Amino acid sequence: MSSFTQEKDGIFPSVCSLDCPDQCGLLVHKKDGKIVKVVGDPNHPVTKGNICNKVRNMAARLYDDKRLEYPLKRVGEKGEGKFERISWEEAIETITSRWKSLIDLDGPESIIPYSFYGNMGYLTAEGMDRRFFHRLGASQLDRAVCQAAGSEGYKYTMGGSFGVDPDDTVESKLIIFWGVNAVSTNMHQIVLAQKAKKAGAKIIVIDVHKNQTGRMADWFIPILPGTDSALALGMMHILFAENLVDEDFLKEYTVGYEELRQHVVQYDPVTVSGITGVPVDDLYKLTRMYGETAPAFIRIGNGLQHHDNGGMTIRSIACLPAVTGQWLHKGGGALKSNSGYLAHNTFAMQRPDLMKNKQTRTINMNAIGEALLQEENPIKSMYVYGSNPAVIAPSSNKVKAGLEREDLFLVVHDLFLTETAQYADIVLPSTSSYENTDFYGSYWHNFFHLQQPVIEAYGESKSNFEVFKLLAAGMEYTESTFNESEAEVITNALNHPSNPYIDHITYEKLVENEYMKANIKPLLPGKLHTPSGKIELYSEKMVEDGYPALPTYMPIVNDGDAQFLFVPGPNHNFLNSTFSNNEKHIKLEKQPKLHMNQNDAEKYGVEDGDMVRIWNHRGECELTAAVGDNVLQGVLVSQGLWADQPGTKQIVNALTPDRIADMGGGATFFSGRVNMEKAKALV
Ligand SMILES: Nc1nc2c(c(=O)[nH]1)N[C@H]1C(S)=C(S)[C@@H](COP(=O)(O)OP(=O)(O)OC[C@H]3O[C@@H](n4cnc5c(=O)[nH]c(N)nc54)[C@H](O)[C@@H]3O)O[C@H]1N2
Ligand SMILES: Nc1nc2c(c(=O)[nH]1)N[C@H]1C(S)=C(S)[C@@H](COP(=O)(O)OP(=O)(O)OC[C@H]3O[C@@H](n4cnc5c(=O)[nH]c(N)nc54)[C@H](O)[C@@H]3O)O[C@H]1N2
Ligand code: SF4
Ligand SMILES: [Mo]
Repeated sequence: MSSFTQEKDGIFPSVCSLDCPDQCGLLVHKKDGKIVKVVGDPNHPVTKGNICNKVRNMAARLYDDKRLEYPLKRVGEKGEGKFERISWEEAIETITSRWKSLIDLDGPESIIPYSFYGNMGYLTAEGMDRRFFHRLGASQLDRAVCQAAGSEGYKYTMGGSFGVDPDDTVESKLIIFWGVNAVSTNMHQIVLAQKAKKAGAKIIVIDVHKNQTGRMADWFIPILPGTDSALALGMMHILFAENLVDEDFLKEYTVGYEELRQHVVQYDPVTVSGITGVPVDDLYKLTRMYGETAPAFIRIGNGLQHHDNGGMTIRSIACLPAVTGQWLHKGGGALKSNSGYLAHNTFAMQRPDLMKNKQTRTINMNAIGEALLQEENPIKSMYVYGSNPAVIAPSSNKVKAGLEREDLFLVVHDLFLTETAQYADIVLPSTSSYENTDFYGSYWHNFFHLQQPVIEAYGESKSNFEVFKLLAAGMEYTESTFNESEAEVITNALNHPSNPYIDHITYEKLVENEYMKANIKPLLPGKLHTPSGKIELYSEKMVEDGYPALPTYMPIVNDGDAQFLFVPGPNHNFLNSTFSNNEKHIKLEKQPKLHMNQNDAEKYGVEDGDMVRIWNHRGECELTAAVGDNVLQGVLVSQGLWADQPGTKQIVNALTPDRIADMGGGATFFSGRVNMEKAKALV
């Protein structure tokens, strides 16, 4: 237990636990044992005291009346939301006795965890939980909802999640925000870009929606959804044709540039313009700016890989800085994710060796609805933590039908009675990150952070780490691994001989320093983790894996003949569905809007502010029309993973496809189509 919890008043260091690349250093203000204010830590080397509104309003969430205080068991129908208080002993006993009989009758594969990064702490999100489910032999979950396709695509080109150090991007002279809504989702990259701009840099945003990020750009380039790979290839066509490539770099550091040179001939400006909706003149202008400016930096977003072709899209864009030799310029190159620099010993932490049935099945979380409805070898119990699948998973009507199954024993561990928890048989209250010991690693700025508990656990709530220890005891697992302390697990996780970037970081040093940066060096010159050790413009590995060897535009899958492509992304004031149940955050966001082009609105008799209904064969939704010129014709964009309030239909995932993307088992949230009409007035 940290000494911070014993002090009733004061200011204590902390780190933001949310699934956000910035991972801000925080200062938590306490009065009478409670958090009264959360602010940025001005001494933090990257985030420098600036934090977002979401977390500035965190205290309201932590002490929200709706926060869960004790375990509950269901007394009403599934989904009715009627629960009764029970003790932790009864909760653990109910869960473990049910699981023991399921293991006897149906085998351990009938049980599945479902989790994501509601709290990014490694102990919370991938520590004792992984050990427990490995030991149990549960079905494995492929956690592919977020960055999977793009990470795989980037890896084929660059060998892993390694990119530019964001600190260096202040030196960039051209910054392209490509499919990333950074004003909302990576605000400190914007701060750095503004600095670069003061020193003369130009900022370009390529997006399907002229949102906050597009509005701050020097040049906003609208593009049709799912066509970015064609744009990147069209740029390469012009770069080679106009000799804006760096021949020396290509020879020294890449594989397959001659093949690429031939291959991109087919992606001529007229063809590419026809695919992407980017005018030919703009294509030339963009490419010449990119080819003639160094250092040029591309911040590659997650939005653009939530498509059927997401992996190949990122693979293609990742070739651009190689073609122009940007990696040798400080502040030049690209950044999709930097998580490779903070790779730690996941084997020691997650202990996959505890798994006895190595052949246990794996279920992709993007198809959880389908999996819950499958009759053969059915899932009989699901344990949800750090995630809210009823709202965030694609094709949510299927998910809902699965959660409603009478014979599904559902346990949900959360801070709130989420939409998912409404269907639970047992609900367990979770601590917030401010109540735990944990360690964090940013996938953007390359720092590890240590969180020590700042306040006592709220009510009877417990951390994931503690609950999985209780469950292990309840299952009578005797391995010493289930007795390890937080400090022991962190110590072993940081001992990772194959990652030289973190050699100098230990648990003790983190206690002393709060945060420490990986010892990163420029990627090149150096050997990459690709099979050749070079940047692979041509990839044999891709051929082995069943893909074209060269970056190739592949259109998104035909999703039926509804009129509009539908892109339902995240919003500014929520973090996925987190905060969608907190009054302050809802007030800031007002209501869920549907952005559409003026011409489409006219065609469908819709005016700004009207309620519109959108639907397809998967479901329907009602949102408020925002009419303007910030999306292209034929495209509808919504923002935010809103939960339903009584009388609303605003769960956008009711409409999204649960198809799996081209790589990494990724999600395809943004490759669906919908119809639109003005909603009928309520009578
Ligand atoms: N405020 C806030 N911050 C967040 C989150 C949040 O919910 N709210 N979520 C966090 C999480 S988990 C993640 S993964 C990241 C996600 O953050 P980002 O990486 O920014 O990804 P998205 O916001 O999903 O999409 C980014 C942009 O891509 C655009 N886009 C969609 N399809 C296409 C396309 O085909 N081409 C192009 N060029 N653009 C396209 C969208 O319009 C959007 O503006 O943000 C994290 N930070
Ligand atoms: N339509 C559409 N759908 C999307 C996306 C999109 O852009 N559009 N984005 C996708 C992406 S990128 C992501 S990452 C996913 C995110 O989906 P989720 O990971 O499900 O994210 P959240 O909705 O934030 O839910 C996290 C939950 O964890 C809980 N929680 C927080 N801390 C703890 C803890 O310590 N212990 C436990 N047990 N619970 C805790 C929170 O209260 C919250 O209910 O959504 C995906 N869904
Ligand atoms: S959500 Fe992101 S920007 Fe906001 S405080 Fe957390 S890490 Fe910082
Ligand atoms: Mo995500």
